[in-house]
Amino acid sequence: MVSMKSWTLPKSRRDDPPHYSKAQVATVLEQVATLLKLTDANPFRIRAYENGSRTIASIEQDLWELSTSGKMTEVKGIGKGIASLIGEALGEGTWGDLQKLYDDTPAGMIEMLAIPGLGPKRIKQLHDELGIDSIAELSTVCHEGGVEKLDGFGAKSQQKILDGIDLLARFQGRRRLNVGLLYGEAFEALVARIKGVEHAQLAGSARRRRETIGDLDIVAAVRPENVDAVTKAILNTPNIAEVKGAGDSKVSVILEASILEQHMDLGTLDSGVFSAIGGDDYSSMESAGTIDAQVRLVPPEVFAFTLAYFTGSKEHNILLRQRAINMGLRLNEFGLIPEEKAGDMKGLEAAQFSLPATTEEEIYQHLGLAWVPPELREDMGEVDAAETNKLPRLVMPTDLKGCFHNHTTLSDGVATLEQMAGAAMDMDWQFLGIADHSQILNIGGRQIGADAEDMLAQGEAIRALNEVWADGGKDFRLLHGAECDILPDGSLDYDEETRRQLSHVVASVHQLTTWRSRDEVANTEALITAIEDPTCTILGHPTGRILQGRDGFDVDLHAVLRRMGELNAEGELKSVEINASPYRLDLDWRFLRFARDQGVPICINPDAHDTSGLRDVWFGVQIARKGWLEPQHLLNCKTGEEIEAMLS
Ligand code: DGT
Ligand code: CA
Ligand code: ZN
Repeated sequence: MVSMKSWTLPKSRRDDPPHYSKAQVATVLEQVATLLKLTDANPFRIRAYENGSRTIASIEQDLWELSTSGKMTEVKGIGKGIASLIGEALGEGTWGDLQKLYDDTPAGMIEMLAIPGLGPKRIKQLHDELGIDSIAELSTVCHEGGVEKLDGFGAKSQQKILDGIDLLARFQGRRRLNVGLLYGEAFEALVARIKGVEHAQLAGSARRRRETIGDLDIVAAVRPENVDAVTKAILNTPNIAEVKGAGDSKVSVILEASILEQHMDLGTLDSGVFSAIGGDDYSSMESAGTIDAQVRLVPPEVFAFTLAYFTGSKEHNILLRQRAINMGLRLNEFGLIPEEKAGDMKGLEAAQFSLPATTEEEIYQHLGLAWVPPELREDMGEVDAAETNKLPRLVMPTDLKGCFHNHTTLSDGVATLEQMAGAAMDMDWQFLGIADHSQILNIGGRQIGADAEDMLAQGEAIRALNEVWADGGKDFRLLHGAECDILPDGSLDYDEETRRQLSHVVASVHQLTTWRSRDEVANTEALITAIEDPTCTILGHPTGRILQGRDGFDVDLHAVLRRMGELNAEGELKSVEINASPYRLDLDWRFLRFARDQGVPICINPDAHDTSGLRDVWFGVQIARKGWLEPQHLLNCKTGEEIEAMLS
């Protein structure tokens, strides 16, 4: 059902030690911890592997040096057993008796790890008590009502499992953009380093920056005489879970997490995101996933055509091909070929008559078009715009001067005001909006949001910091906002008096259960009530969707954006957020041009919960580009002084 292979231990392809990278070792230790949870569940052994994995992933020293000098056991978090395992792996390339653990764990149990919200402990219980060892069986037993009777389960968790299976089936092996790009860039670099590869580039949906990636498409320029050797080298890559096929010009494989140069570290997650994607188990879930990848090996003179073809989208390609036909040309992955010359010839043979192009620009030029940035190649009017020179000047990460929605230790963030400000200054920003959660937000009964009093005290602290920077001539300021919950009736959390003292209010829905059980009309009305509140400045993550976690609530976004447009026309500031967390990317890019055309200013917000989370704005910029946005459509591209004036 899902292309999720059983895990394998990496095989070394080096002749000399060290046989593995740090990331590979960390991944194996993490997998072992999860396998132990599925099969044996001795908490001490599990803890040892978990700690080992975390330690290795974050360690700065060279692993091989530590191991050969015998200092491995001095590192906190690494016990004797694991130190000796690492020594053997790095030195000999073998993994002790771990192979047995890998062989003995039913593949179906590993597949089940990918179900959102279902962790190894519960999978073990389902296996031990009901004999379930595949997703299909689990689905059947849930439908028969067999799971709700288990200890610690109930009707609710049974339904949640069914929802999770449903989500998984719908996303069928797709990975979020951040994870897809990690794999894609690692594999691209690996292919590019192979002798005989002149250059390699990631194409497909990853290059177009779709919010989720199905499979990776890599195009490599290789001279015909080198194709065999290059194919062999790709197939010898460690951490390929499976080879699906290898022909003259195409290699298809399934990649595992251990191909990543860096251990997969997802940072501090928003509490809502965290529970939607599987809580404490999310990290084993993520590294249990695999991704399919294809490499196309083509002669260097054909490379640009193959790159353009496999960048897609299919719909964009069809438009280009039609345009070529109208010009008497045949466009395919091998070239742009005059029909009268190609005649009955096909493929590379016909391509010898192709118009020359070493870059995509030249291909578009032959077709009478300006080069279309990959993000726009979705058949959304880009070909017409390229013909009439009306393509947008897309926003770039360096155009941003700040953002509006981030958290600190006052709610569920882990960094202080000073730390967040420091990280923003390191990015050369002029402003940073703090918007901690409002009082009503709680997770499982524990209050996450700040009481009004604490929220206002944060404002005092921010004013004091801003004065110091202003006195020192530093062009930087924190903006004191709050992320106020939108209550089911559309009213905002905190009393109005409190909200009036904030520089901006990010109004967001968090009580998803209520909103998702209502119809579109009720939700739309409530959102409009919320944005009409005079203190509301920004509509945060407008649908509440968590990519591969849960759907958003039903809402008529066109109606909400239209109303926001009217309010802006009346002189109020009502902005809609692109939540840049790769788990959200909400507002969806498909709505951005509509928002822009209604005159609604848009803002990209990382919704950071730690300092490194600020870098998530990059994903928001990719999505803004996909939505045709230029710097002038984004509040982030105003100067600090302009923003200060707009919000006061
Ligand atoms: P994905 O993998 O589902 O995230 O999405 P893509 O866009 O990467 O799609 P994929 O991997 O099936 O194919 C890569 C590109 O190859 C696609 O964007 C356009 C091109 N392509 C694939 N099949 C066709 C086709 O039947 N006709 C045309 N014109 N292009 C195709
Ligand atoms: Ca693809
Ligand atoms: Zn937030």
